[in-house]
Amino acid sequence: MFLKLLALCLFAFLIYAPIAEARIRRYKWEVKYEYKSPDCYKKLVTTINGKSPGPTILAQEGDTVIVEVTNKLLLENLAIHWHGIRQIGTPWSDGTEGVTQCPVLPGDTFKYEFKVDRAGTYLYHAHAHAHYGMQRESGLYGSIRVSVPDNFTEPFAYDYDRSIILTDWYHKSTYEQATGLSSNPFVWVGEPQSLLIQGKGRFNCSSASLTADTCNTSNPECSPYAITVIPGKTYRLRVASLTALSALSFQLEGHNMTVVEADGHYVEPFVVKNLFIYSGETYSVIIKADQDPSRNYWMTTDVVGRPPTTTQGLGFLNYYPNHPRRSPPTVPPTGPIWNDTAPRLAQSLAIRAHHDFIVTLPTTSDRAIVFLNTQNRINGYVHWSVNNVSFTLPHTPYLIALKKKLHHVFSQTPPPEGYDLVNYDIYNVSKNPNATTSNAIYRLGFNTTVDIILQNANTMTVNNSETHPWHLHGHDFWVLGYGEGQFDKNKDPKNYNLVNPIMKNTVPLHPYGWTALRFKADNPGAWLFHCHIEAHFYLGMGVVFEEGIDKVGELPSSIMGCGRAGGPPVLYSPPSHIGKHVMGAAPRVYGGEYVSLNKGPVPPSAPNPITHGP
Ligand SMILES: *[C@@H]1O[C@H](CO)[C@@H](O)[C@H](O)[C@H]1NC(C)=O
Ligand SMILES: *[C@@H]1O[C@H](CO)[C@@H](O)[C@H](O)[C@H]1NC(C)=O
Ligand SMILES: *[C@@H]1O[C@H](CO)[C@@H](O)[C@H](O)[C@H]1NC(C)=O
Ligand SMILES: *[C@@H]1O[C@H](CO)[C@@H](O)[C@H](O)[C@H]1NC(C)=O
Ligand SMILES: *[C@@H]1O[C@H](CO)[C@@H](O)[C@H](O)[C@H]1NC(C)=O
Ligand SMILES: *[C@@H]1O[C@H](CO)[C@@H](O)[C@H](O)[C@H]1NC(C)=O
Ligand SMILES: *[C@@H]1O[C@H](CO)[C@@H](O)[C@H](O)[C@H]1NC(C)=O
Ligand SMILES: *[C@@H]1O[C@H](CO)[C@@H](O)[C@H](O)[C@H]1NC(C)=O
Ligand SMILES: *[C@@H]1O[C@H](CO)[C@@H](O)[C@H](O)[C@H]1NC(C)=O
Ligand SMILES: *[C@@H]1O[C@H](CO)[C@@H](O)[C@H](O)[C@H]1NC(C)=O
Ligand SMILES: [Cu+2]
Repeated sequence: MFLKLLALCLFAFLIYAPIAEARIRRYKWEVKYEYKSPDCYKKLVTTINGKSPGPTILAQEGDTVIVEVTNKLLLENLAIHWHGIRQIGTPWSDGTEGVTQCPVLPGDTFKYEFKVDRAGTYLYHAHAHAHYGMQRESGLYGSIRVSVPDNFTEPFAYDYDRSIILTDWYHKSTYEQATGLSSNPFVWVGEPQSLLIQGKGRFNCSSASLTADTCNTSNPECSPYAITVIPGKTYRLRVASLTALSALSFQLEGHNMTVVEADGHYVEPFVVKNLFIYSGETYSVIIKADQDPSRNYWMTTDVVGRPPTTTQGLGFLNYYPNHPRRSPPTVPPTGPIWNDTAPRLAQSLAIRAHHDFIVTLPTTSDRAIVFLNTQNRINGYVHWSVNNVSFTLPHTPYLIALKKKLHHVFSQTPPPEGYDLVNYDIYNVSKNPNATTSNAIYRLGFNTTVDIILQNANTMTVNNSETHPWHLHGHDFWVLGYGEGQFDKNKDPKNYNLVNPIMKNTVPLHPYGWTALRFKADNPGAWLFHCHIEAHFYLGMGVVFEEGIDKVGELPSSIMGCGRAGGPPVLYSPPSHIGKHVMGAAPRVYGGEYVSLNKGPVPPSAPNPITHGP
């Protein structure tokens, strides 16, 4: 108690002390649905304080960010993930429903609090799962920009700093998409209707079935995004992708880009004409406004890795003082050939740690796990799997189940440690695509060094292998290498880059290739590792790692209140919860039933209080 008081006083001192370095950045957000026309087509969009993309979080290294978010979605659960923030000491603030918290229910307010301990370019986005799993692609996302400490000099110079998020955009609701994915026969939504640059795109409204009320190209909400530049000045563009599906190529007409940062780590600079970027990745590129200043230039995004049926994403580089809406006089440059993997692999290989910022890595690992990525069927339904296991989330979030030793709430059978790659033909459709589901997790020895080898394979379609961007929560990993074809455990590790590997939190697994990663299991908590394509994760393409659970501090009660996380269910259901803030230990509604937060022991025979789940 005394210590707590002391800590509180110290804390107060830190806030009010005039020389305080670390500040608190407070945000109050309201999440709701609104009609918007990001690509001129009007549909329901999930907004934060009326905007999509949401407000940019601006902070400095060492600051504490507090976001109080109120869920005004009426019928949808909510959770927000702070993508790239490792949540050291605050694993309950990772914002992953089912892994680190119960969902924020309609009407509830939830407080996220975490430290941004490293400068860089990061993101935030919805990470609610259950049957609402695809909230991110309905518009709930934004940027986090963490600046360096005052006395720190970055290894590159620029005059201005700008953030751009690239996305793809569907006209069908996420409900329709998710329903199709969980149907047999499978109903695939197809390719996205538009590509958005900072939340703006342009759909061709001329289709006969669209009225000007639903699709109006004169709507200012869909005027192309323009970055205004002053001739002669240098810009740092923080480019991020949060596509639901598409791998992208990003171009600036007439301007080369120098890549200097990736996922919060400095890169040994290299110049590109187009930047390949996968969902969940962030890059900083340096550009110089050194072209003919009498005109504007195109900013474009193109789909790569899938047949490009989605029209190009368009924005402008607006040279001041030209009008920002004045179209460039040229035809927008076309992107690279969509089905040529070689330049994409080459870019991945070109990304190395800046020579002054190499984080030394353990030269050996304690454990190496191969993750074979496959598309499968289970009881006839389409799934994605890792080592023949399609991941499902249990009703009780892992962090709570592990900390409270509720071992009966998820499978205790360890998931497969690897795969018999020698006997698996990655180039052909599997003769038996059947897989199984499981919610078992990988328990990692605390502080051990773990290697992950992601191995790609053919899907259930002849001559088809997809790109999977894998994202790890709670960590950055060293990227040891990429290769084509079958990983050879005797030969390939000898060629790992142990000299200057970049650290990242998201990496692509290229078609028919492999990607090898290494990380230290030194952040107590339960962490998701998953494909960042929404439909793939929804269909089971992910795993969970546990490490040092006994070192996790006391869990805040705000993350509890679902599954077995807090005691037996109390079954009554007044419908008046909507619009009312239900905070702290009050009864919480979940799946139409109330679950009390009473922390008593769970009777082994208690019925499962949850009426839905994946
Ligand atoms: C920068 O400032 C921090 C905090 O004031 C201090 O700990 C650090 O030594 C300084 N670094 C340099 C290079 O001056
Ligand atoms: C838009 O669609 C109409 C009808 O399909 C077509 O004639 C027109 O060329 C399209 N416009 C653009 C800019 O693609
Ligand atoms: C289309 O948008 C423009 C600009 O906002 C507006 O003036 C016009 O009335 C709209 N047309 C229709 C049919 O809504
Ligand atoms: C971009 O880089 C290429 C290859 O290095 C070079 O040939 C070209 O002149 C550069 N373009 C500009 C606008 O700097
Ligand atoms: C790439 O796709 C184009 C059609 O878009 C096709 O003509 C070409 O043969 C394909 N190339 C390869 C290497 O598959
Ligand atoms: C795969 O599963 C389906 C039913 O879900 C079954 O009919 C079929 O026999 C299974 N195939 C194999 C090779 O086991
Ligand atoms: C597997 O794929 C390879 C490469 O595409 C092909 O040469 C081979 O014939 C295929 N094998 C079978 C059994 O289909
Ligand atoms: C994957 O799991 C399914 C279902 O249990 C099984 O039929 C199949 O043989 C497994 N495949 C491999 C390669 O282990
Ligand atoms: C974890 O490893 C680091 C060295 O890599 C060591 O300094 C630290 O004491 C270890 N922590 C524990 C709890 O073992
Ligand atoms: C698949 O690719 C192989 C090798 O490139 C080719 O021989 C075969 O015709 C292709 N099959 C189909 C169905 O496209
Ligand atoms: Cu995937």
